[in-house]
Amino acid sequence: MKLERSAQLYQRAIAVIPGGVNSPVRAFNGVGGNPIFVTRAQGPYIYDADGQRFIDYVGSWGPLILGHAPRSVLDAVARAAKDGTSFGWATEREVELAEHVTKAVPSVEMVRFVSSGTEATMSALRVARGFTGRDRVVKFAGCYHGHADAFLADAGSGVATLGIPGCAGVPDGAVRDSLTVPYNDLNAVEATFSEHGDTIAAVIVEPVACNMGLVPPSPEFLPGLRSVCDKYGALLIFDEVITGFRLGLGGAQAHFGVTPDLTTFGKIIGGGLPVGAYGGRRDIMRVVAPLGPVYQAGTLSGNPLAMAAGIATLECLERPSFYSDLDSRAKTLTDGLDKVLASHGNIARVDRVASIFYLWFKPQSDRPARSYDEIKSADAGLFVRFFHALLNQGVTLAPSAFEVGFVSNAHELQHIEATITAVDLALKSVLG
Ligand code: KE4
Repeated sequence: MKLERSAQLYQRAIAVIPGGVNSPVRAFNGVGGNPIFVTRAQGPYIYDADGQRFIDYVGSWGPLILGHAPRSVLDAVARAAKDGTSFGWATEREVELAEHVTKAVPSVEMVRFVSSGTEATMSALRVARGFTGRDRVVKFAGCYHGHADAFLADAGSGVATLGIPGCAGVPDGAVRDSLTVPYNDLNAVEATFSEHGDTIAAVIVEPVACNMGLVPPSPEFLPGLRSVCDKYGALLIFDEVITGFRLGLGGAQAHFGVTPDLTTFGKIIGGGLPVGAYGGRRDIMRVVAPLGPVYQAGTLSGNPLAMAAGIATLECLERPSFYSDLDSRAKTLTDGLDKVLASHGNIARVDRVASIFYLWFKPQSDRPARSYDEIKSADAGLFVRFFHALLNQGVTLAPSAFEVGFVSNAHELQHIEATITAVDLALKSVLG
C-alpha cells in the first residue's frame, strides 16, 4: 500500500478540518492508520490519491446502488447543470421525483425533500410530535438516525464507532424524551409503552438495523411495533435511509409487509447527491408548513441537480429484474465468502439482507446477531487487522467494525470472484 499522497493530503486536511474529514467515520479512527483520499471512481472501483485501485463496497455508505459514476446519472446531472445549479423556486424535477417515490412506496402519499438523512429523520420526528401533540420517542440501541440531538443517545454509527455512549454538546433536555430500548426486544417496547404510552409520539426504527453491523428484525418485531403503536396511538416511523430503494422499490416495508405511518429516505434517492426525504399518510403530512403548523424548510431542498440524479437513479431501479439481478450478485459474493470462511475455521461469519452484507469476527452464535450487545461481543480487533489486510489486497470495506457493505449492479462476477480471493488471502495473512 502506497500512502504518500494521501498522507500529504491528510496533513493538510487536519490543519483546517476537524480530524481531516467531513464525517467522523472516514477518519479511520475505527481501524487505525490514516484515511485514504479518493480522487475518482468508476463502476465498482475507487482510485486513491496514490493511484491505487480498489474494489469498493462502501459505495458512499449506501447511495451508489448503480456503482460509481453511472453514465445515466452523470448525463442527467450534466443536462440539469446547463440550466443552473439552484433556483430557490419550485421546479418540475421535484414533482417528478416525488411522483417516483410515492408510486414506489404506497404508504408515502406525500413526501418532502430535504438535503440529508439527518434532516429527514429530524423532520419526521417533529411532524410526529406536531401531529400527536406528544413529546416522547422510542428508539433502539445500536440504531442510527443521523446526528439530530434527539437521536444522539446510544447511536450506533459514528458515535458507537468512536466509543461515545451519548454525545457531548447535547443538552439533557434534548434527549430527556428519547427512550432507548434494545432492538428486537418487544417486551421492552411493551414495558416502555405501558409506562409512558400516552406521552409517546412515535417509535423510530431501522427496519433492518445497518448501523450496528447487520441486525435483521425478528419475524415478530416489526409487526409487533405496528400493533403497539396502534394500541397507544403513537406513529411508527421507518427510517429507510439505507433500506429504502435498497431492499426493493418498496423498501423494507414492502419486503416485510409492515406499513409505517412515516418513512424517511436518503442516500439512493439522491443518486450520490445530497437528498433526504420524509413522507407518509396524507393526513399526517398535512401538518407540514406551509399547509400546517409544523415548520421545516431548506435552501437547497429539491435542488435541481440532486433531483436529476435521483430521477435517473430510480428510473434504472424501476427496470424489471433490477433487484433480482442485484440480489443474486450479492448472494454469489456471500456464498463464496461462506466457503472461504469455512476453510478458515469460521473465524468470522458473513450475513446478508438483499444486497447489504456484513462480515464479523468470532461471533458468539451461528446466526445473524439479534442485538447491539451481540455485535459488541464480536472481535473488533481482528476486524481491524483484516480490514487493513484486505485493503492491501485491493478491496475496501467500511473503516469501521459497525458498518455494512453494499453490492451494486456494477459489481460483475469478475469483481466478486476477485473479492472472494482477496478475502481468502487477507485471512491467510492475518491468521497465518
Ligand atoms: P445522513 O445525514 O448521513 O445523510 O443520514 C443519516 C442517517 C439516517 N438514518 C440511517 C439509517 C443512516 O444510516 C444514516 C447515515 N448512515 C451513515 C453510515 N451508516 C452515514 C455515514 C457517515 O456518517 O459518514
